[in-house]
Amino acid sequence: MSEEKGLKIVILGEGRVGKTSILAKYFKNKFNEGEKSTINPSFYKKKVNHQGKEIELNFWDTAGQEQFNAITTIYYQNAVGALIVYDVSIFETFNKVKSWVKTLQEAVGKDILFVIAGNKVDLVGKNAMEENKSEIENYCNSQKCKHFFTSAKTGYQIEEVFDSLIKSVLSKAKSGNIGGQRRGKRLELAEQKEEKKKKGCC
Ligand SMILES: Nc1nc2c(ncn2[C@@H]2O[C@H](COP(=O)(O)OP(=O)(O)OP(=O)(O)O)[C@@H](O)[C@H]2O)c(=O)[nH]1
Ligand SMILES: [Mg+2]
Repeated sequence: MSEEKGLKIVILGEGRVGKTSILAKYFKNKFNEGEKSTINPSFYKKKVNHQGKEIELNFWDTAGQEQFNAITTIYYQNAVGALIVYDVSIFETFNKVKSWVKTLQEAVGKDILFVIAGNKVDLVGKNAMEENKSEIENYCNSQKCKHFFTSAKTGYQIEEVFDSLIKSVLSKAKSGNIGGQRRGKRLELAEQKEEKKKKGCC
């Protein structure tokens, strides 16, 4: 595993809900019907320009299957944000979102920011979600988090969900408000590193 730099964002959710597929769609514009379960976590890098500075974001793909949960908790550490995914065609996976949020908050702190994606919306009609709408809305309001219906297959709202996550992470990190001072410091250090690189240092 290569050394981690920059800000860490973790993608969490039950096995098979589409975490790897969402990342592959966003980063490679690819979708694989036969995507295999993730065993070894890996990350995608993205450099973003924030207020004239280049910031590196690392999006960690984790394994959702129960047997890997012990490993996964290690990967929460130092996360500044999370995308939590469930499968709209198996609504029970939404209940698991709540336990992922709890685990994440216990590991990283109550103020960890996260966005929720109800994925595979191509498999069910829009109306199919009507009966679950109020449950989703109530939960998201209580957690002050954003929710998007997505499809890694068609690309529906994939850009939007990442844009929202990145925007929130950057604005919160900048205010030094993310998981306390330590993570505010992490942003500062990431910025300093980029500055040095630009000046040809190190
Ligand atoms: N129709 C449809 N299928 C999807 C979508 N996203 C993922 N899939 C399929 O769902 C299956 C599981 O997708 P993955 O991306 O491997 O799911 P995961 O959450 O990474 O699974 P784990 O690595 O086991 O935790 C694969 O067969 C994908 O092709 C989607 O938006 N629509
Ligand atoms: Mg996976």
